[in-house]
Amino acid sequence: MTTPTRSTRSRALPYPRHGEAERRRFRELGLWTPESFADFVVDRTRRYAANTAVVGRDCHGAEVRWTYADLGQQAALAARRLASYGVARGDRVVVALPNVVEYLAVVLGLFRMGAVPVFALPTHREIELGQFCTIADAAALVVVGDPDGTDHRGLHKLVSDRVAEQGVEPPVLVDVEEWERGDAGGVAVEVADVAADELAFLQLSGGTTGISKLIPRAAEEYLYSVRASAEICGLDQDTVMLVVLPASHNFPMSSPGILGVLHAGGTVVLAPDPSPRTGFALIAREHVTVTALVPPLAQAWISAARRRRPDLSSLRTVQVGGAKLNDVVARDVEPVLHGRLQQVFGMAEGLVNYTRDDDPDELVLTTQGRPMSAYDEVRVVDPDDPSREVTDGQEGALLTRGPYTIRGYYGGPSWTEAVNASSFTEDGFYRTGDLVRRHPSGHLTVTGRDKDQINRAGEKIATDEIEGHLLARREVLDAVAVGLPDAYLGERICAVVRLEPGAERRPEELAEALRTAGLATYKIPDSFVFLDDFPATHVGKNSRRELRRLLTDQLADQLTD
Ligand code: OOB
Repeated sequence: MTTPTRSTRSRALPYPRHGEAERRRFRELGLWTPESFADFVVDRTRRYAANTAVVGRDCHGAEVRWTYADLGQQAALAARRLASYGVARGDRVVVALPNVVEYLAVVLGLFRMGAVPVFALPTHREIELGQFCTIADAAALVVVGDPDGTDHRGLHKLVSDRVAEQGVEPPVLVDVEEWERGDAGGVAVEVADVAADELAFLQLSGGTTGISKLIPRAAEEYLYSVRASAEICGLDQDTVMLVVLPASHNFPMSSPGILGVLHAGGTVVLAPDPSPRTGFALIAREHVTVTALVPPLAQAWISAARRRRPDLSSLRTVQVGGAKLNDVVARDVEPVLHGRLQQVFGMAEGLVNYTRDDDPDELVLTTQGRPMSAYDEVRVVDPDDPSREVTDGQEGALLTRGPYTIRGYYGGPSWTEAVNASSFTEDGFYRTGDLVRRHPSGHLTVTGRDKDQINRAGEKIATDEIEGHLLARREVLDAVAVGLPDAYLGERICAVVRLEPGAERRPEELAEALRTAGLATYKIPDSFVFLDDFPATHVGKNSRRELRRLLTDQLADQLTD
């Protein structure tokens, strides 16, 4: 038996928060309650003890079915195992697990012991994981075996080197597959006494800059959004939710997602992959009532359902969000997938909009919903003069503030100072970078984007980041990343590159170089275009942005010619 050692990690950093008067108001209104995530885990696993909480595969590929009581025990066991690796209350822990049942045990285990998960993706590589571990000063990195052929030991070494270069102590590697082979280790870890306003976890921002941004969330504001979402979506103990998107995304996590289902006592079914074959089989077998998809998946499921005519009769709601849903696809959802369409337009920084069950069809099909809370403040402003609000029906830039929208990113001043100043207004509104039209009903239609980001099948990629890695190559004189329209992905990444005179045009080599540099696979450009001259732009600090716009237009024109 090992005794949990006290972590040597620094305490969580302070971060920009709601003002004192607002906090008092949200508490008085009953929106914010004193419940912490540790309380949430203990309360729901007891309250719904006999209900089925989770159905899915474990990291060895075996089918698992846990009741809420089992889930509570698994969380306690995970806390104990994590403690035996030195993880202690308050520590930040980067979780990069696929959708296996252990994911839930680890996350709830961390909540239970008052540690702070950092929600990474299993597709992240040393560049991203190195940044998360550095910014968060993470005590541990949690991974599982090598289901996709990833050498996690090698990856951990690369992450550790990067973290150490920044003067931060590297994280301990926790491989869930290995801990399962050993004994439980450690002594029982008590349920932590956590305050609802403490930092509870860190989420990732879609990213508009080359540097990762971490989103700080606390129980009082986040659980409010979970409860409000669960209510809007009518979740209860009979809900069976199929989770096909990576569980760490805000959408499947809390809109209303896994946490919404656990709040209500329903069942979470974790799909090992998002294919229609797997999804349809699980829907029929588990009598799934709701699932959440990104538009490309909705499209793929619709065409597969037309061919195979699966039994989807239990499906009541099909949520689609994360990227703009095409009106034509939207019309096919209900007739083909059986469930009523619910459009979800949200962001990990806060604001989430839903179409409601009783909305007229036209709003459900053509808008991305309206804010979940009556206390969400939405401003649609003239992009060229943000002090001026546009009238309903006109396109404008979306700003938002409210009870579950953050006021600033997490990290030391070198990570956050500039980005907080540009992402938030002085009076605390988050600049979403989305262009929208507001309808008189309050519903929003997303019409475009005013941020340097590519939305590839719901995954957000900062153009700066790709460009930075390309420019680091000696033979690359200039590089601009653009998102090109793609019938399936929504957008795909095209890198426009100007090479040194005489250098050979080898797209495969450039892609491989980015991969070897340690960038997540979903950020590797889908295509490369080589130009000897970049179109001229007005000189000025926005020239790269303007260049991007020019190139996007030119390349999109070529595509439609
Ligand atoms: C969700 O969160 P993030 O943080 O990955 O990305 C947020 C951005 C939004 O600012 C917007 O640009 C885009 O993703 N987006 C949509 C959309 N939903 C998100 N654009 C058009 N239509 C939609 N329905 O993606 C997210 C978080 C919570 C719930 C749902 C999605």
